[in-house]
Amino acid sequence: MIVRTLEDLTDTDRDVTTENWSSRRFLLADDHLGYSLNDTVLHAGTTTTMWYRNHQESVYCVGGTGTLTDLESGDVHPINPGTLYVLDGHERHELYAETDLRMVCVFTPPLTGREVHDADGAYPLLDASLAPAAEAPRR
Ligand code: 9YT
Repeated sequence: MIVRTLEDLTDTDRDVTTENWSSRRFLLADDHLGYSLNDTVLHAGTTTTMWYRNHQESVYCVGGTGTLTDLESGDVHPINPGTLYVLDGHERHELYAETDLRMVCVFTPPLTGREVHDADGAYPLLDASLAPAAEAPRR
């Protein structure tokens, strides 16, 4: 059994802050669960463009308000506590945080924790052995 608290992660290498967001990585690839889970706060007033070519991500809002734009369809969705969105088609998307926006994010394959967004807003696949077969050639 694994039991972790936010306090356990604070100021460790599982506590990552960028200009737009802070992310506390509760579960990473080296926990060997097949997915990763983090608690991310997108900072109020920021807009983040993302495109997870190599991952699927499920994101559940537990605090704050904002707007999600699907950059492929143009659809805009309000984000509030209790809203889940799932990027099951590797959709390019943009997340605007009207207030601090607290999101629980699950990635498959799991993040290793060393990823940074590339110019497309994507995360590279750092451990190719974790890739689904269809995704492996895309590196
Ligand atoms: C909603 C969101 O920001 N998802 C990306 C995860 C987060 N930025 C992270 O932990 O890298």
